[in-house]
Amino acid sequence: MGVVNVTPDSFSDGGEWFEPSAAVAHGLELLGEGADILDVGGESTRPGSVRVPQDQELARVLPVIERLAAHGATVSVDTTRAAVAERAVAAGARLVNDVSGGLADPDMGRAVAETGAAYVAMHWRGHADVMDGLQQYDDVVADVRDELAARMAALQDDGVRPEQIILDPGLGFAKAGALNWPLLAHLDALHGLGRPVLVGASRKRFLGHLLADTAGHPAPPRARDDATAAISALSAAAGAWCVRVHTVRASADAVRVAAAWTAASGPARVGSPGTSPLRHRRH
Ligand code: PMM
Repeated sequence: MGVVNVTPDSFSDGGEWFEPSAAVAHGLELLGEGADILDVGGESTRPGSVRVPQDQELARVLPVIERLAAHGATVSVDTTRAAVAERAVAAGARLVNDVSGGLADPDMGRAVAETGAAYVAMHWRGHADVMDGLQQYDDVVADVRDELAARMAALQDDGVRPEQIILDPGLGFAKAGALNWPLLAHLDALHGLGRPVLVGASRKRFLGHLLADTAGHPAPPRARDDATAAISALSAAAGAWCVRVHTVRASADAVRVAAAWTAASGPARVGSPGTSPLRHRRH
């Protein structure tokens, strides 16, 4: 999944593709690099950022989604708002990527159930302006798994079919540096919930800390792409369904390496468990 942020302030690629035509061109470039899905977002979730009004979010994402879908791309909308999800699906999006897992908007479950789109439920505890204060866990892996299981149950109460749901540990969201590694090392805990897993590690702060220089300064976002590709390989080998990344080529190669590696070591696990919630069209 290649990231197409139509925002002036995303933490890792802020402002670069803010114009719709630049965002569309960037999306097409990511497809050329091997992306299977383009994730279009109009609201930054960077730590500390404030919310964008709904009208502005719609104005940012809809023209980009329409044009990328018209090019035949499989498009996902990165939003926490039910109304944006509905309009995005009407404009051609096939997947709703909700970093709040349905917690930010009580109408999200119903909207997803009605559209029938695939739905990424990410682990989340609060909006970007407060999430850094919500990092208390007894056992981060068990707590994230249990909170996602609760979200799955609530979404199904709203009519969402289990087959629509993809789970995401929400790396970096209410999780400082060291809390992210156990989640990556125990993707099997999320697989235990029986749905495909998406991993979004690309350029995140915990990678900046991992790659800090000798003076302790974190590596800047763009210097985190090689580490991101390493995580793509390891995640795919551990059975992740999808990795969400800002630069695609290295991660697409990494996923192929993982597929060949796991195929040679026994029954294929890449993309498991379960069937894909997107009946996938290749380009
Ligand atoms: N991370 C960001 C935005 N959207 N969606 C999912 N499903 N998982 C993530 O980890 C995730 C996401 C923040 O990164 P960005 O500001 O660089 O897009």
